[in-house]
Amino acid sequence: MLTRKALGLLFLAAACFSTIHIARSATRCNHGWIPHGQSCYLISHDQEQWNNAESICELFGGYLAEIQNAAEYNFIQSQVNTTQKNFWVGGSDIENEGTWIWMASMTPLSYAKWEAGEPNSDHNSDENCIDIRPGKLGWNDERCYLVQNYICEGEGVERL
Ligand SMILES: [Ca+2]
Ligand SMILES: [Ca+2]
Ligand SMILES: [Ca+2]
Repeated sequence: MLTRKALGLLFLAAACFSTIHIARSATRCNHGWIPHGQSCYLISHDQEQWNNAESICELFGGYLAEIQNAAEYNFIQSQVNTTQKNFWVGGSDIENEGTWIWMASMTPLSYAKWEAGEPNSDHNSDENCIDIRPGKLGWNDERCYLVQNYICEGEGVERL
């Protein structure tokens, strides 16, 4: 009787330990993708127009990065600072000037971190896509047809 109870406790302890272990393990990503929070990020080496960048991210099973909070923005800005190039992310107001949405999920910006003076709809209101530039403290609207680097976001992968 005592042995069975002890065995039960042992199982319970093992179950608790494995649950905690799984909960605490970091997001696992495909090769070449960088984990942060619940997502994985691909920092492109090539340059594309915004819409081609979105298509490429989808081919990889992801989407152009959608920034939901300060922690995610800070992570992406640090990657941009390291690379010293301009990067597209997934926000656009191309459908309705001044109404910014994350295009892959078609959701309004719940968090926004525009650089001072942005979005400025420069170039005759032709700036309809969000890019992030090295050394900046926020986002910029830029002409979507410019050929720039881009950041894809995707789900983490389960590994058994
Ligand atoms: Ca995100
Ligand atoms: Ca615009
Ligand atoms: Ca701008």
